[in-house]
Amino acid sequence: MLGTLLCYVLLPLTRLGRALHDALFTCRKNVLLAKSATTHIDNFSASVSGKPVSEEQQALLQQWLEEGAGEVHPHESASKPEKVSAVLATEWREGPELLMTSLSDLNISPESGDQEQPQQQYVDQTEVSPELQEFVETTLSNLPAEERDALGDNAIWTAVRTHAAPQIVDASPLSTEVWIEDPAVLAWSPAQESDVGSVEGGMWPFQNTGQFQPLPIEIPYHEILWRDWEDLSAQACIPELGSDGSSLFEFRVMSYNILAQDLIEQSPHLYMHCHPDILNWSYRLTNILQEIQHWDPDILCLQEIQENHFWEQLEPALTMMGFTCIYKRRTGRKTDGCAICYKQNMFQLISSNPVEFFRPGLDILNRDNVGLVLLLQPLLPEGLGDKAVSPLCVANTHVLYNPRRGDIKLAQMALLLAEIDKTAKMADGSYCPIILCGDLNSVPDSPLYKFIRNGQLYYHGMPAWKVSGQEELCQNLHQRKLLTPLWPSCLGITDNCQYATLCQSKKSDRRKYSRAFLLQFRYCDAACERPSGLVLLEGVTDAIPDCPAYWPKEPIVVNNSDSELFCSSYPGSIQHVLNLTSVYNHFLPTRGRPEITTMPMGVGATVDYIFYSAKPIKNDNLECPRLYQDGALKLLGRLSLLSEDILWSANGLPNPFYSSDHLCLLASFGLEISSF
Ligand code: KL2
Repeated sequence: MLGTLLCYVLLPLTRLGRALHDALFTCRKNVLLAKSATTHIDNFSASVSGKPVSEEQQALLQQWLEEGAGEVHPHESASKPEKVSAVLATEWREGPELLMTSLSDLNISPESGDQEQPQQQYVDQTEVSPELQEFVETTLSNLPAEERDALGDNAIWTAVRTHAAPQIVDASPLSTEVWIEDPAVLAWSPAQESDVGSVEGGMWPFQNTGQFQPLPIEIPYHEILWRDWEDLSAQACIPELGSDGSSLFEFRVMSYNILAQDLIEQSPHLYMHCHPDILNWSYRLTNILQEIQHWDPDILCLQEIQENHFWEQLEPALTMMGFTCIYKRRTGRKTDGCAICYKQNMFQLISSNPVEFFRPGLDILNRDNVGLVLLLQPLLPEGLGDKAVSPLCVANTHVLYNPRRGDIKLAQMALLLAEIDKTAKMADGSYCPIILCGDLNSVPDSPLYKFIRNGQLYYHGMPAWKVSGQEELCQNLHQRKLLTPLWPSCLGITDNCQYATLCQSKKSDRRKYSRAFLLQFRYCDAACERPSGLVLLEGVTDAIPDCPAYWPKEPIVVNNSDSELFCSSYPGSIQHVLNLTSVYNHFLPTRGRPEITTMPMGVGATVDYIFYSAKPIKNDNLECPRLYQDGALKLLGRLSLLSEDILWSANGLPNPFYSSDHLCLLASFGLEISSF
């Protein structure tokens, strides 16, 4: 009875209440922001794509465009031949120029003649699907007209300026006048006099007091938290230009753990340093969408997307931006999951392979994490008839957090690598280029990291808490050790992280030894000797095997390159044959500090990665980390990460500017285009 009441009356009421609260919050914030001198599109054309639109539709489109989500960068809206340009002819500009371009695009108004084209194209492209219209309408339907009009100004990311003109704080929506009343800024008490300039001098509010401190209200977050674009195209080995000037298929990949709202609500103690209003989902959603729109990736790997938020808000919004999204929710009662979204004008889906790490009955795989592996075909522009580009395998995952259970993390990675291996393996046995994104909940140079990067790990006897390198987060009392084999053979995954097509037994732990190992004992004396107590069964236990002439006299040595015939080349170790290296170096040479991708409870760490296929450089010293050079897939640039001190100066993560407890990772790649 009580359960029914809870299920059918109280829960829907709570949800309704929350939705109303969210809507009111957004509305209040936008009314406040409307007072600011932000960009405003005054006379958005009443006719889009030649079709008349209602006043309401016009307001919705205007809002979307102003928030940034409806805009298309010149390079995106460019026709395909331009997109697939050689580096020399690229429209993906370098460094500050790039940022200037994308930032000015964020602030464009339709009146500026040369920008009309992209907007027009954008609206043409989307045709405002009924689904999306419904989404925007339901989001706004409860708002009074005056507040609905004000929504157009909610664009914190329009505050972002290039380094060329960074100091005009007054012109930004973050200026005191506007933000003093804004919930996102009320978090910071005006009583604090500490100067933002002290950032450079190393006066970190946290470091001084050992706890989170309110900061002054006038914080130009977008300047403190500025992220440089690192252009690496000069280092990349670009092949000879083709006759049409194109040799690379260029695309950008973003990996972003957006912090599921349910997880905030389940562990509020982790977000005590944040003003509740910046944790509000409406606020975070808008900010995150604007950030994605601003960096404009072609492939987007998201982690921690709450399922209802995905279907109700993120998926419709990302569809509007030109993405097709594939979502995989965590198993069990967890409400979040991973998604891979790709620009539908850039890629075609060949296959989609979700991976559930939960395997009933296996202690090492008893958690609800998931992964997703896609095979995408890059779409070359028409007119490149004799040109081809290989498919691209894109994987995304969010590995278990528990710092003590490195054994589980390794097994989860092995499952994902097996799926990647299967997906990326071409008919001729070679692998297409791979991009592996995700929150691996493991730090650089941890055993798990080294396993991915070096392709092998000797794990036997290793304490489980050591695997992820999060030891400082964990009491070292837990002495669970990794033992051989790490997972039973019934899982169907070899120690080479490949699906074992020849696995003979479904029963757990029957196949403790590899086939190669057992073959050696086939006809040795011990194997042929009759145990003294063995009952004689005619034709069964009295038979002595004949040894045909063609059987070798020496024990059979199985060729290790045939991965399906052996389970372990070195007992107690695991390997994989995908050559993967990291987009990021995990260190900021200019600051002399480690890169940070997340800040749980004020402690900065790298746990998020973009790995990509590269060519190993021959190195006889097996002790050294592997060296790689770019192969068919070339790293052309990346968005720099930040150091812990910088993030401390913005009171950690999330903050009013970055709305997750993780930073996004962004890299630009070029994939070789070859002639037939
Ligand atoms: O590392 V994370 O945060 O991507 O930022 O992944 C997990 C953790 C996420 C999903 O399980 O929830 C966070 N203490 C701190 N953070 C936790 C804990 C915990 N005990 N459990 C889960 N998370």
